Amino acid sequence: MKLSVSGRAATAVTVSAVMLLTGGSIAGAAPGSAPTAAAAPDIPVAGVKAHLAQLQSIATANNGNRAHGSAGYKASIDYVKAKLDAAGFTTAVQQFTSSGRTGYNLVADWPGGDTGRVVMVGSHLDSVSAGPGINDNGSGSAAILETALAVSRTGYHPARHLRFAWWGAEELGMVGSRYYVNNLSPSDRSKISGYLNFDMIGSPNPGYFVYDDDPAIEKTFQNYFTGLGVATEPETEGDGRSDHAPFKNAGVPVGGLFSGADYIKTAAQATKWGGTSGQAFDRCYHRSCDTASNINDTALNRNSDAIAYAVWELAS
Ligand code: DTR
Ligand code: ZN
Ligand code: ZN
Repeated sequence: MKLSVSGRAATAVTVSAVMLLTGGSIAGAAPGSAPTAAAAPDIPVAGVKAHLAQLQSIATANNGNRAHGSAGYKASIDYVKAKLDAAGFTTAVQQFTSSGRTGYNLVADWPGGDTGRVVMVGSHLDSVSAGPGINDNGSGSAAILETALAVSRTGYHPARHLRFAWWGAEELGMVGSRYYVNNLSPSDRSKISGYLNFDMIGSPNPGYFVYDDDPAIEKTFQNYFTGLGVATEPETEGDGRSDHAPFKNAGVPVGGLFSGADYIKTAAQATKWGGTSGQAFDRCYHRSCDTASNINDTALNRNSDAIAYAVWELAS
């Protein structure tokens, strides 16, 4: 595992160890608890879309994709890292090899908070080779980037330590996130009190799915959408199908949001959420048309604000 570390706050920094969790769900956020954290800021969807425009430009300038091992993926890492370094995060690039090509994870720690209780937020940054991967998964990557920048902008210093991550080679089978988890000692994994995953949160024909893994994390997201008057459904399609899986397998409480991929929206779902029944949530899933126009702004906005709500709530 080769690390390079930089960032204004960085002096001699190592990717801090996390230890195997001994407890159940994330402490301090019992199911049904009323919001107690300082109010999360609104995440400007224009800021999220500006990151998507950059990722689109990167893909366009690099053979139309940002896939593992490509120049487009490395340029995506460099873009996100530069934003975080400028905002005061301590960043580390973790290298790994998969299918004979070099992959990169970007891990960004927000200085402060109890490093014995880490709240992690992650999204995969790679696309498939067929296209730019703006919904899958520029949407999650851009939303957590803008949330991290909001932490810096507002000078938020929660009780728990905040760590953000952008994973490589998810499309090859969660390779980057598995590499990260496997390279932490058991005593290190336990310090992660929860891992929040965001993979496809701006689908053009959106659904509002909440991962039904850890009950406290699930309830936190449900509380947010209840406050919006938006119904949600449990995310059952994705068990094991994104970067939360290695964390869950290691005993870390996980949760997340999903707006749908190639499954078909039912008539009942269209009545509940709008959009088009009988059509996939994202008709451009893993296709070249997954471009910057393949995004529903309302879903992206709502999910970005839900991420901030959960970060403020669970890290307090
Ligand atoms: N595996 C993701 C897309 C995906 C499909 N179903 C789910 C459910 C939950 C999260 C993600 C997904 C990918 O292709 O990147
Ligand atoms: Zn994908
Ligand atoms: Zn994905």
